[in-house]
Amino acid sequence: MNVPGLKYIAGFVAEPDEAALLAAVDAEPWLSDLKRRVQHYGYRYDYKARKVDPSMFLGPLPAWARPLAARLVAGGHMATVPDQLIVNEYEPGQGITAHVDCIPCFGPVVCSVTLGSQCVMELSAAKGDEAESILLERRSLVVLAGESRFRWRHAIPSRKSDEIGGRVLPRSRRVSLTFRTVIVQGR
Ligand SMILES: O=C(O)CCC(=O)C(=O)O
Repeated sequence: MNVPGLKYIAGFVAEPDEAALLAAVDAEPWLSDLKRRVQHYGYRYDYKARKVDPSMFLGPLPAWARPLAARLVAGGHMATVPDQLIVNEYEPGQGITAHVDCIPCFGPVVCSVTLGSQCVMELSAAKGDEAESILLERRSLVVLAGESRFRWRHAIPSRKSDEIGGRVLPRSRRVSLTFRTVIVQGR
């Protein structure tokens, strides 16, 4: 993987914990105003304005997310405990367009945990034509730091299966947990 700053950790979540996390997520209400369903914790993120401000504080992360947030620090992936979590649900055929996470809104490391189904994440240099694909397996963690966080876009193509390394991998429902640290603007 030639994306500087990107780290991939297979098997970050144990199988019984994956099931428990999915059950916890599914017991919470979903927001349905995007093409895919999402849940926001810690701070609501305004996708249109690309901003977070103190009025968007929702409360601490839910109890089911806190052990993972703590492990991200204990494992040396994040310097401080993340205070924002977005849960994304992708049914087969759904994705997320290429983007760099809001630079003034969020700190230097973004961590995303994959539950339920693998998928391919595509990374492309924000300037230039370098591109890479990475398979995010169920229960894995991907860490975007350094250039991969600030100078590369990431996307999940909207399709029902992925082709990587000569294999075709059908997708099923994927739920991702993306942990960030908010830089509160206007405080
Ligand atoms: O689903 C993922 O792993 C990535 C989510 C993402 O890029 C985002 O919420 O901005």
